[in-house]
Amino acid sequence: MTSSTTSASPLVAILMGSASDADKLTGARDVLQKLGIAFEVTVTSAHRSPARTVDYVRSAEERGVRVFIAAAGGAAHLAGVVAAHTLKPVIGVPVDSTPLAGFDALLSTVQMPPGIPVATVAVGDMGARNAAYLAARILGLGDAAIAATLVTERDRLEASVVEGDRKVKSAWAAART
Ligand code: RP5
Repeated sequence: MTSSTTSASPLVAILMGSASDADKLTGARDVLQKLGIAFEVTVTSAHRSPARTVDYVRSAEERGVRVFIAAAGGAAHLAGVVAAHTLKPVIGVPVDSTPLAGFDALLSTVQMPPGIPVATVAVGDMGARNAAYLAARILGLGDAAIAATLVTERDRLEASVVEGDRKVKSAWAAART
């Protein structure tokens, strides 16, 4: 099975239900790249290519993938199907690709029956980014280098808040004069 892979052995697999989802998942790609976590990406559908999806999950596990990120829109069963075929953590990203703006995908991703969990993140780009951060936190439990990268990233975020505070105070002070 073909998949686009970063150079190192992939720890994270990003699956999406359609090529039309790709532009909505670039945040997950960018965060994993920023954190230096090797990943691969695959388009496969729970409904249109069910056997391919199951084959992919098994082959990804054999290649050493430890966390799956599964994104789909509409009646979004991809993450649940992945979770049914692996014991690795599965993070579901509801994609806002339908007239219901992702609410349908949110419900069908998050409402899993007990025993087959999907860690469901927010709809759309916020969720895509947080899926990558959550994957990094899971991997960081057993990888000191990834954990250290997350500390650096958290420090960067805090610094950006402080910088935002400085800018807003400065702009509002200027508006008073
Ligand atoms: C889902 O249906 C996909 O994840 C996508 O979000 C949505 C629409 O897919 P296309 O009809 O654009 O291929 O399975």
